[in-house]
Amino acid sequence: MAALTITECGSAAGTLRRLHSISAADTTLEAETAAAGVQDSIITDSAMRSGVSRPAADVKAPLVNAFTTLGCNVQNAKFVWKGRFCRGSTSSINFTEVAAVDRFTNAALRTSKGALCRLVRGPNPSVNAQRFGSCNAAPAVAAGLPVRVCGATGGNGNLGGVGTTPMGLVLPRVPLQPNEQVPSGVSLIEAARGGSVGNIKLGKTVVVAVVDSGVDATHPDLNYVGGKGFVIPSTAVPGDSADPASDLYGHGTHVAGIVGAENDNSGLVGVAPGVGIYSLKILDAQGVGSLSDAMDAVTWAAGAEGQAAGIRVINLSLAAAVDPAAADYADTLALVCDSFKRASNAGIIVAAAAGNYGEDIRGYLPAACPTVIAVTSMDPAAGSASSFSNFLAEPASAAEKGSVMAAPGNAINSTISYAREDSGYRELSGTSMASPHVAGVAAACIASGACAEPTGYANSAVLQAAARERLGQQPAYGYSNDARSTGTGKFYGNLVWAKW
Ligand SMILES: [Ca+2]
Repeated sequence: MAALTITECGSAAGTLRRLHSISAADTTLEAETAAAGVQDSIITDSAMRSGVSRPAADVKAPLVNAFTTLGCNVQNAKFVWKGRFCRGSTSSINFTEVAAVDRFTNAALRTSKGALCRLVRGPNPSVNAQRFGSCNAAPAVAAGLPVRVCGATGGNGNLGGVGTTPMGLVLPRVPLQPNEQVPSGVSLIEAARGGSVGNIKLGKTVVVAVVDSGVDATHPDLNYVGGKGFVIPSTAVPGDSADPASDLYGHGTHVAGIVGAENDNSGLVGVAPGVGIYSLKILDAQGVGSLSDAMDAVTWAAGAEGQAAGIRVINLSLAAAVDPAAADYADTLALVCDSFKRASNAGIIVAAAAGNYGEDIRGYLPAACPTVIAVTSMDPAAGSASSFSNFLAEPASAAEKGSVMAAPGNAINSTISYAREDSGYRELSGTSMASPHVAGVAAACIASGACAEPTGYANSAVLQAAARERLGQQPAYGYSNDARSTGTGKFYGNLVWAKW
């Protein structure tokens, strides 16, 4: 297979270093290629519009019976509600159809006679209300639909007593401590607003894994909860080690502060202040690492130990270059992305830097993986996409666009290791700085209960819906190159919104 190079996606000068390469001689990678080839379960645009899918076990008997009567075997099914946004809303949906699909492949189920397993509205109003609800009430047959009803404001919609309202759940907010500095990105995406920040410690347990150069565990502005080393230390730098709590390079500590610097009346605040940070160290003291180590770290996070540690979000502020025109591109993608798909299937939301080359995201991993949120960078001061940021080249499918979001990435102030900066704080630029903004929002979404979908990727649709919701409320939110702009050939996605 082609050599893969891995780079950090941020530096003070905005330039990138080309780092370690993985050669064709990597036998582990070659062996895994043979085992790859599992179909990715990509959420389609229509599924995102519905914003909701539920395993058969989560829906009530009348609906299951209706499908069984049609001759559909729903044992391994999930149900997908489809519909249109209600008038004037970007979050409330008027459902018109519910379809049964294979819960693993998303393939449409059919009866033995070949008919699609789906239900549409019929002449009986009470049956329609039960199955499809309306803009003012959720379907009674399904619990916990992540949609709001028309007319709800402030994110506290009422689903008519048939379950919780995940899209409407938010974390309790607490006053911003007077001596905290609010970085421009944290302010722009409204994680800090009106003098308050969300209190993630009162939500569901969430730990964010930072796959990077380690995290300085002595930094007082970070809630460091643990780590694991996957890196071979540099022999060129005295004192380098695989210790995940040590960060001689500084990059990982900067990323961690953007995710969750504490609201502790000192320094600055991150997007999800005080969230637990778990350091998965794959870059050495020179910022050198390998993609295979990154894959190992993600696989570990999705396994029993990572889940026991509470890891629900993974940030990778790094990218490995691949050639989309290469003959083995599909194989490479399948091999690498399988690790990330397993993380998504474990319920983990994965955010990765889009890369800083001003090129198509498809040429960079893991950003190009279907279940990973590729985070582009925008410049808060300019109100436009950062000149260095990668983008999704048009034409692109709805599924590809559903994996791309934007976040602030220019001149981002955050924590840095004391090994690199005596003050413990420094500004850096890059998609490396954009990605942890999305990771922080993802953590808040999960902690609030709003991101309650079974896979990490399905939860990323909740983040996308929130970004659209904010634009619906406030068209000035966002930036000049966001998903509303057309005809440029470059898709950067919408600006993430810290709704929760
Ligand atoms: Ca602080």
